[in-house]
Amino acid sequence: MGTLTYNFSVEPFSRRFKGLIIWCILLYMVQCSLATSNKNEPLFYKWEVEYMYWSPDGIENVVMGINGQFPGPTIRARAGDIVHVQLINKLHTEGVVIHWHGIRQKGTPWADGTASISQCVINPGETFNYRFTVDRAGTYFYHGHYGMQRSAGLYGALIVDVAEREKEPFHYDGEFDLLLSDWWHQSVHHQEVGLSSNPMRWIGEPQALLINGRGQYGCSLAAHYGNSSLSQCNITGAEQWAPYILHVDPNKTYRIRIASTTALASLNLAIGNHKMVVVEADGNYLQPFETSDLDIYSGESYSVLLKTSQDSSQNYWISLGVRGREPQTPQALTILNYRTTSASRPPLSPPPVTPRWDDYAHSKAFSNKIKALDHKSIPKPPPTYHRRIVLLNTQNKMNGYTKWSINNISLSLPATPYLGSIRFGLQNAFDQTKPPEDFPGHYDVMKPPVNSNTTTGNGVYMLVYYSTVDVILQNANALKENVSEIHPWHLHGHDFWLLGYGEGKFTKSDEKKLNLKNPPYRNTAVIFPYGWTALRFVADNPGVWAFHCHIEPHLHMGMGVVFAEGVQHVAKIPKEAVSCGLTGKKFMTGSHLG
Ligand SMILES: [Cu+2]
Repeated sequence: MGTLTYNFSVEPFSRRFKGLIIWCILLYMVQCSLATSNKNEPLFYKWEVEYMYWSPDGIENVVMGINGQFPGPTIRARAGDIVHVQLINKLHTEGVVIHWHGIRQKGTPWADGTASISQCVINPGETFNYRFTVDRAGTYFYHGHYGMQRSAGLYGALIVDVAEREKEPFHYDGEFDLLLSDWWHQSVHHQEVGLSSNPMRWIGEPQALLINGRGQYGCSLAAHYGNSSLSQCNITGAEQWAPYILHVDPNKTYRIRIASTTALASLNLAIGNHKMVVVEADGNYLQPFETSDLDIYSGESYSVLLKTSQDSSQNYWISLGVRGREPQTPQALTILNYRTTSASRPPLSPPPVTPRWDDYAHSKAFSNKIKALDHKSIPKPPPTYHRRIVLLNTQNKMNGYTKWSINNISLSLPATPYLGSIRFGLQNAFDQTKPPEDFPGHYDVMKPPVNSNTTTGNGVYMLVYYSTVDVILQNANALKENVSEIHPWHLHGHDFWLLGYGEGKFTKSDEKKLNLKNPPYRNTAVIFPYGWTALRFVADNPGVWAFHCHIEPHLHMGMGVVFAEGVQHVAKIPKEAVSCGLTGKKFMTGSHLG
């Protein structure tokens, strides 16, 4: 009996206890799921794009702004966050899209923001929802990717901090973000008509370089040193074109994030009396190295660390100049202001001089210093490749029109975006012939093309899902003797390992020179005049991805190719991304998509 009593008295208690535990677990689970759903709540932005009057360089003009701002608002997120931008097109007479430069769009290829490739253009009055995960900390930016809307001023910064409880592999006390761009007084419509005219009317060099959307035209902040033909700028500080001043405290370390969204200019940035330590490129950590000036090409981003260890009773110039093209654009200038002195006090010495525009040895020395940091966030390159695509970059003619071509095909984008047409197997939406893997072996890259005629096309390089792809970008002489230009190539949807640069035509013997040990992991790589650049990437991101020269007029004249991989694995594409062209017609006939 005693045993029974004991059992009876214990049973209900233990049942109650079990019940209590289950309740606790349930409550904990509910709390946890609430907590995670809060954490995964997207960062929401409602943006209206419209043209507005603005004076980026002191001359009133029309810019493409977002929510009344130029440059557009900065997105600041943490690694792992979902960003949701509801984009409303308030332009009255043109479509729009926005590309999130450096964000790989894993699982959301329709949010890459490339017109004719990943989505339909957003028409006037329409709204498009960009929802994507920012999976990795780093310095990024966004910009228009339709026509020449980047040149029109459609851009802004996108900064991703490390996830909570994670740490950057370097220390800093404060930070600044510098978004660099170039600016023309002629409208992009005027520029575009020139590029597509016969004969072509070249847009010319920019009137101003802008730092965070601010530059000075027709006057100089540094005229009083006497080596400028320009007059001293008269600035109160309240102007839209007043320089963005960097206010610092002495004896601290600052992270300066620098991104270039120029339409044309390759740039060089220097800070008077200060060295910089380069630690990040395109969202990936680098083996830190010291430099007194930094080359940056369109489409690239860097972080540098700056120690404010100089005489704190002085201010210092930050100068930005043009590389790679004979500059007709004055340096952009701003001030590094030690808070211990007045920001209006001019620096003792004139601004740092930009290295000569054609000093390519200087540029190559800088590029060759860039190596990946040994860090868990950066994968090592596979030791071999499955497929090698060689892309010859040439300037050509087509019925008198000037074009840029890749293996003699100048890209002309189709009306129906590829993502939808490939996903739904539409055969008539684009050129079904395979674009060439190489160029004729006898082609002399040191001479203008013997036969300069090109054709336009929009075929796709279909990549085997999860295969390793090598790309050799081969530069050549342009149409004019002794001219070969710099082209910064940008890949969407991926980072690639930048295996190396070389001179002349790439040959089998150059393979030994490739860096498989610590190549930088990047999304943009430059090709130097008459040289080659070798890249490797893994085709592991289902979608259709642009790979193109980031110089906007060059892309506009056909300088790009299209890669596609694993498109059958792409989940349900939002209707708004495919409701145009032939995929749109499919909707109208009632067929199912997705
Ligand atoms: Cu180019």
